[in-house]
Parts: sequence; C-alpha cells; structure tokens
Amino acid sequence: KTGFLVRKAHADCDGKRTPRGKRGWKTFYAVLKGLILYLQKGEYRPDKQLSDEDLKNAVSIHHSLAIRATDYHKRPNVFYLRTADWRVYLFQAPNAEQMQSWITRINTV
Ligand code: I3P
Repeated sequence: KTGFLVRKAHADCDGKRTPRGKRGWKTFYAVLKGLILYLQKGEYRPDKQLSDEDLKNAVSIHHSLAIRATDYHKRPNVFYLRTADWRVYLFQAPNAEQMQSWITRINTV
C-alpha cells in the first residue's frame, strides 16, 4: 500500500515525549512493504533509491498498533501508530477511506 501521509512525532523510543521543535507535521509518501513503513520525502518514483533520511524515517510496524485518533480534533482523518519500542506517531490520511485502509493494513500484517 502506498499514498501520502502527514506525520507528527508524539513520542520517541520508550515513550519519551518528542521534544518541542520536532513535533511539527511533515508530508511523506508512504510505502508499506512487508513489516516496514517507508516514509519518503519529496517526489515519489517507484525506482527511486531511498536516501539516508528516508531510511531513518522508516518505521517497523512489527508488533505495532494503529488506532483512529478519536481524541485528536485539530485535523481530520488522523490515526495513531504505536510501535513495539513505544514510539507514537500521528498520521493524517487524505480522507476517511484512506485512514481506515492504512489502519487495517498496518494491523493485519
Ligand atoms: C509543534 C508544531 C505542531 C504542534 C505541536 C508543536 O511545534 O507546532 O503542529 O502540534 O504542539 O509542539 P514544533 O514544530 O516546533 O515541534 P499540533 O499541530 O497537534 O498542535 P504540541 O507540542 O502540543 O504537540
């Protein structure tokens, strides 16, 4: 599955609150391949080499959980992703269908 997602980092490894200055929303082209959610900046081409930054932004979704962010009201179509090492991201999908589709795909791999 692929598509644009806007990401906000909420908690880093071990659930530590992501510090101010690093909590802004950023747009990525997301590619879910196996157990990795790749987040690429800039223009997307299927054959494009992943940059070092792209690799740093990749998220392991093994033992992770995606949940609709019903308590977050500032933006629509937002879901939480909690990873096995207790990072927490918010992801905004372009619409409700895409949000549900990402949640289902992440939770059923
Ligand atoms: C953050 C940025 C986020 C905001 C966050 C800020 O600043 O403005 O958009 O989250 O608020 O800390 P920075 O880019 O300097 O990290 P919201 O859009 O959800 O308000 P927060 O610290 O209350 O999460």
